[in-house]
This record gives sequence, structure tokens and C-alpha cells, in this order.
Amino acid sequence: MDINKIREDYPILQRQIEGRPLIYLDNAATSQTPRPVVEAIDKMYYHYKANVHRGVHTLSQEATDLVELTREKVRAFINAGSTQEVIFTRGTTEGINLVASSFGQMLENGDEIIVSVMEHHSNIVPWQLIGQRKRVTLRVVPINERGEIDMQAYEDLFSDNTRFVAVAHVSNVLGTVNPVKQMIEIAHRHGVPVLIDGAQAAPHVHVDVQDLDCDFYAFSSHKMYGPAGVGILYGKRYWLNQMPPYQGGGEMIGQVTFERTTFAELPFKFEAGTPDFVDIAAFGAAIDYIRSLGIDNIAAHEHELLTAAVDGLMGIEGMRLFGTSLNKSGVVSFLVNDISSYDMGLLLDKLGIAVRTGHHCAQPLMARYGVTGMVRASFAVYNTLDEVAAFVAATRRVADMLR
Ligand code: C6P
Repeated sequence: MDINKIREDYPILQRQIEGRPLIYLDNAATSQTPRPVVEAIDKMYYHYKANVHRGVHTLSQEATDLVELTREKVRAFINAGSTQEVIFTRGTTEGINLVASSFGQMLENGDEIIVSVMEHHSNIVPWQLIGQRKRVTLRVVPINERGEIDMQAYEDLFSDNTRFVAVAHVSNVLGTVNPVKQMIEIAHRHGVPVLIDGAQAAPHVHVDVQDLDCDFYAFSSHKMYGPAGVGILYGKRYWLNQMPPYQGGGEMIGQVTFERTTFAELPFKFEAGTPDFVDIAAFGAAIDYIRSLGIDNIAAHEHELLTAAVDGLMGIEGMRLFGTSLNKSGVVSFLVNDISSYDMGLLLDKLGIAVRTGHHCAQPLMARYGVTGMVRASFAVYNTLDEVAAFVAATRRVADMLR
């Protein structure tokens, strides 16, 4: 891959921050958007804007075709068996809330849900909300010092009351790529369905939902070079057919009377209201973009950046890295001595470097490590080894200043 050529598709990367070239290392929060995706948004507004699935007129049919084309692109991207299993949402958060809220109605008092200690709040709080209505408890899988799931402890957590497992494919803080295929196999041996939070995996690792055999898989477009406001929930037809609708409204119905309503077929049963059809269509362009680069090429490049960053940071006195699993995606979280993550982030910004600081929406994980926040750098395909070197040098400089 010619990274300099790739960078030309991102005008934002030409920006100066505090008089220095922007080095954008907050890709796990959101990635930047290349020209073909922005052009797809423009094209929708300029030529195809019409509500979808509702009109006989040409514009509406064309807009509908573009949305359904994205559904097919997503199906192929994650190798789902059918487009009926691909639901458009607003993002990972909404996808998980959909499952927690809908599947949650089928749970009983005393049931247990297994999550891991490295989950993002999006994969903790929706399950706790069920617990407010029913006596459902969370059982939490611990991790070892490298930030890897303790598989024996995971297996030991299953009981006769376990009804669901919800785990991240890739941790947004540690970068750990969890052995989800094995975790799903274990859960299925106990007859328990599994939701995978794929927010940090879909942009970086090859996802095959049939090979994983997961029951649900949620992810967000805006972390995948796509527009904000769109997400995907994959769900096995077997479960989606049994689950009650998440929201009511237009599009999700079969027949409505004041006495009784029947619901639409999948996937529309779970898509109440007008979807974000402009951004959904543009998400199709983002998937084309990733496919044209090749997810394996992206992963290999990010791994090179990660290795350089880890090697460089380890040379800084007082450096503490969090998440040292061998199977790790392009995320590096750290603290230097007792320098607060906020101070470090603020001063890195003065040097033009965008990193994320704080608890990363993973407070239980922060508690596990006995800290309140970390500094996190996360990589995307357009980052370069020179940027990594500048980031390491800037971190050393700030650390020396604040020591
Ligand atoms: N993590 C981060 O900086 P949404 O906001 O719905 O697109 O994604 C939520 C989400 C769920 N799971 C994981 C593992 C995530 O990393 C995220 C988003 C961002 O780490 C923003 S908090």
C-alpha cells in the first residue's frame, strides 16, 4: 500500500494544530473519512434524496436500492448467510441496546449474563438496565496482567442460570483480540447465545460471523472510514424471529389496527422509522474502500505501527503499558509515572498530536488496573511510521517536562 497516496484522500490530515502538522492517533474513537465516502454522501444529497421503502416514485426506488445495496455489501463483508440478518442501527451502542432490550424481555428472574471486565460501558449498562426490571445479574470474566481473558475462569462462570454472553471482539483500551470463536464454542456447549461487540474489530480484523458462529455481532460505521450515525447489528434469524421488536413505528409493521398490530419480516421488524439512508448509502462506499485496500493489508500496516510505538514507548523511563497480549490490534494505552492522562493528552495536543485520555468508557477496567485514566494512541491505515516516531518523541518530551 502507498500510504502517502492513501493520505491524499483525507484533506483533514493536512490540517495544522497549534502550528504543527496534525498527527491523528484517536482512530479507535472515530476514524477519518476518505473522499469516496464524502462524495457518496454528496451524491445522495444532490441526486438521490428520497425516503426509502415508501415511494413508488423513481427517486424513492433508487434511494431504496442504494440502501439495500449497502445491506448486501455488509452481508458479504461479514459473511452473513442472509441480508435478513443485517439490521441497520445508529451504531454499536444501539445494536447492543436492541438485543439487551428485546432479548431481555425473554429473560427471567435469577438469570445470569456473562460479560468481561474489559467491556466498554455500551456492553455493560444495557445489560444492567434489564436488571432494573428483573432480577438478572452480571457475572464478570477476569483478565490476566497481559490483558487477556482468563479462559478457565470464563468456563467456570457458566451455571444452570447462564442465559447470555456479551463480550468484545477487540478491547478499545487494551487492544486485545479476544479468542471469541473459542468463547462462543464454550457458550454454545452450555446452550447459551453470544453477542460480540465488534466496534473495535470490524475496522481492523477479518470478521466472518458464520465461521465465528456468533449469535449477534454489533459494529459502527464511523470507526470504519464511514459516516457517523450508522451501525450494524448482525443477528441469527433463529433468534431475531423469536425476539419482540425493539421500537415501534413506520416500516416495522405488517398490518396495524387499534386492536392489534402484526410485524414486518426481517430485517424490517427491527428498523422502525426512517433510517439514516444518506449515511447508510455512504457506508457502502466505506466498505468498498476497505475492500479495495484489503483488511489484511490494513491489519499488517497497523501492526507495524503498533510494534514501532510499543518499542519506542518502552524506552521511556517510568512507562507503564496496559495490554501486552501477543494478539493485539493497533491500540496502545499507557501512563508515565504518576502523570495524569489528562495532562499528557493536553500537552501532546500542543504538539499537534491527537490521543484520547481518561477512562475510555471502561471504568471497571480502569478499576481493575487501579487507575482512573490512561493515555491511548490508536492507529488507522493512513498513519505513518514517521508519525509514530514523532508521537514517541513528543511523549518522551512531555514526560521529561512533567517529571
Ligand atoms: N468506543 C472509544 O474511544 P458507538 O459509540 O456506539 O459507535 O460505539 C460504542 C463502543 C462499543 N464498544 C466498544 C468496544 C467501543 O470501543 C465503542 C466506542 C470509542 O473507545 C468511543 S467511547
